[in-house]
Amino acid sequence: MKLFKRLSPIWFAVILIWIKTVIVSFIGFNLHPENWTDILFMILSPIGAIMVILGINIYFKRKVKPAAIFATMVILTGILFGDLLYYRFYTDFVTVPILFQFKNVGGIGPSTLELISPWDLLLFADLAVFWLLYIKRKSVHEQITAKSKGFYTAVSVLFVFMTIILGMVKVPHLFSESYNRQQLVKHIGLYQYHLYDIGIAASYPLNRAFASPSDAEASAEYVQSQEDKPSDYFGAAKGMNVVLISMESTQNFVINQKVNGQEITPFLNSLIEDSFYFSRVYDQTAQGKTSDSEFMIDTGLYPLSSGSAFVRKTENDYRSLPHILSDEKYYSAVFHGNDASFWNREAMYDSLGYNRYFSKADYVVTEENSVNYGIKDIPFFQQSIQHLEKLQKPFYARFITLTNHFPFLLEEEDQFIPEASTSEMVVNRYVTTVRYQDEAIKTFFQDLKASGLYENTMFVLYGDHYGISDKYEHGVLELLGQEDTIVNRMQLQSVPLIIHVPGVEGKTFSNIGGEIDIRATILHLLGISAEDNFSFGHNLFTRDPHHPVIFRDGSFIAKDYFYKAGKCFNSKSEEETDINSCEPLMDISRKELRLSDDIVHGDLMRFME
Ligand code: GP9
Ligand code: MN
Repeated sequence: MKLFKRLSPIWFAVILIWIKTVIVSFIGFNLHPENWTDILFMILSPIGAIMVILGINIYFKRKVKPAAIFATMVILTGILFGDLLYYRFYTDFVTVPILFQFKNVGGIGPSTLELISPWDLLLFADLAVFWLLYIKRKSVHEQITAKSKGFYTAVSVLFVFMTIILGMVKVPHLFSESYNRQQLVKHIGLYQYHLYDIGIAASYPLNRAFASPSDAEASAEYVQSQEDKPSDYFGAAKGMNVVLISMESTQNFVINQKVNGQEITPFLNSLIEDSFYFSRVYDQTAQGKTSDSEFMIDTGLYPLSSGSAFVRKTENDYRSLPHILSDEKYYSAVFHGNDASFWNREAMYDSLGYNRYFSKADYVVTEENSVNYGIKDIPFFQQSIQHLEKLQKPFYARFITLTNHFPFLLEEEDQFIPEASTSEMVVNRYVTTVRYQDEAIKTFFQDLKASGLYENTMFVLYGDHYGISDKYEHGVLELLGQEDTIVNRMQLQSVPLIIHVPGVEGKTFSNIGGEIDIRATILHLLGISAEDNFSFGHNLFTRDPHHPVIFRDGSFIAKDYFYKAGKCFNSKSEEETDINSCEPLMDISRKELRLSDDIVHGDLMRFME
């Protein structure tokens, strides 16, 4: 008892922070505890790291200083609160790299206030209790004895090791699947997760330094073993210009969907009639959002699990679409109305081999023609045409739209349909900005026809990533009249992919695929062999439906099974099934993500011809 008494303020602080963290873990984060062992992990796992961090106040000290302990409690509470707010918006945990790209993290700024609830004040209640008991009362600063310090240290170390070892026993891939942050936090606790994440971030520079050509061979061998089957569409757009339209935050559910009797995307719906429409392509982006979709399409590699490769891996060597197409004499350009530095695009486009980036500085941007992030899509496309007409042909040009971005703001005069009437305002506004974007694309096509560029151009239109985050998805389910099931939620992760080749008959493909497959599909249509062009994608015309579409957190969708939140489901019955059925596909998912990460972190493309 004496051992406790001497250090009573610190033990008391440990208990307060521990209880608070456990409560937040159960109420604030959706960690999906499945059984009593999960619950036990969630209760016990935070203790070790809390003790170690608070222990900094005694390890090298002779006296217990409640004020110092209090300061540490404030820091830990700050981390907890920050995590809670971030999680409410992104359903994810903060990583070190994301802290360095906050200026690019769209959306959270304008809505931070909305994320705070009055109940959050309770998070600070224990600080007040500690203050009253130990600081206001000016309680005696106890001497720290070697014995009490030893006891405290032993208990904290015991908890740290116990959590890690038991976690690894329960989930053998806990650390090799560290991109599954939910799994990691559940088993090692929130603060230990942050410490681990800091350690990983610090070790990245070593990956490149120690990489060798033999590391690249493993990836090359794997990719070669995955060769695609031929299709009749090979070369269907040979020699044509390529126009890509990245449709901001556009999810597939808007296609052929009406609100109050009016179509949300009348132009896209009509375009689909004469196009290849892939109705089950999934958003595979991670924290790099738009830039992740660009990264996948240009490199055929998976995005990073934390942060954006555009921000973190600009110095790497890449063999990107512009590089491959420049061998075919294509000129590559990107058109986007935002600042050139957003998502570090200016630097990254250089590495990716673009000849020209038309950014904000190339457009007339005024207050009247802007909304939210910048120039509205209609003037953006209108002003782009003059630049496009002057490009050397054939060209590969990507247009990145902007108006349909969270929080989906639009002036009344730009609303082509009225807002929807669900209980979720974000969703109600979303349909109007998607409808506006649809109109902008329509005018772009009209202008391209007028300028004579249309006939010899292949168009690839894709939704870059979700627009409606988990938090607001109930509004979409309401709009669609669907039940809140894991399958329906998973389906919402699908983004439209429309490939229009003038003169070629349209067809709808309902086989599964991901954004990572877009590059291989483009090359296939252009009649460029995939053989020398390393990528983890497959052309969507012949993609094996049994091969999983892999998401960055390790979950996936395949023809027979899908895997989400640690559970395996039968795709047909949509019922949960034995995890062993998913095991072979989980292996593929782990392997592809690991090989892709090795390439990006080790800069392995520099070793590939
Ligand atoms: C901004 C645009 C939007 O330039 O790419 O970024 P997002 O938040 O969607 O990644
Ligand atoms: Mn985007």
